[in-house]
Amino acid sequence: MKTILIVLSLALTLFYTPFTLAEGDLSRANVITLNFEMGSDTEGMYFRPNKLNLVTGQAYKIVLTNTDVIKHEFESFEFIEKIFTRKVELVTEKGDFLAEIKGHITEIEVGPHTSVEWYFVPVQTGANIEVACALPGHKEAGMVGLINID
Ligand SMILES: [Cu+2]
Repeated sequence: MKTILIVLSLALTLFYTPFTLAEGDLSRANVITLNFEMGSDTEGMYFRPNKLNLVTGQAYKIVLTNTDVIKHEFESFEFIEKIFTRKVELVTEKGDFLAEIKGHITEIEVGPHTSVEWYFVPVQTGANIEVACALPGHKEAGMVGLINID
């Protein structure tokens, strides 16, 4: 009986509630580009910026640029679970297209003097989500940051 009532109330709600779904593809509309540098200097290793403030439902393109002579990683399992990744694109320094990777991304490794473009939409909020380079000693050397999603 309880199940029938729930189904009935759901059906009524759907029938009487005007659809307010957003139009179009949210992962492609009004994309905001953010630059994110992975590098090192005399004081150690860094992510710049080391703090990102994002909002749910907004499409982003983060350009991950490794300015260093060694590879670095962007790893955060908590962050990955809170976003929808549309694609990761690999482009040359001149911006020429090289490759496009689609599907669930759990970690991005960027080679020396290389950039990748990561297209995603945050779908869950979160505070002080840590992102770090998972290569041995890199997080301890300063390659760590925080992401907030409102
Ligand atoms: Cu690193």
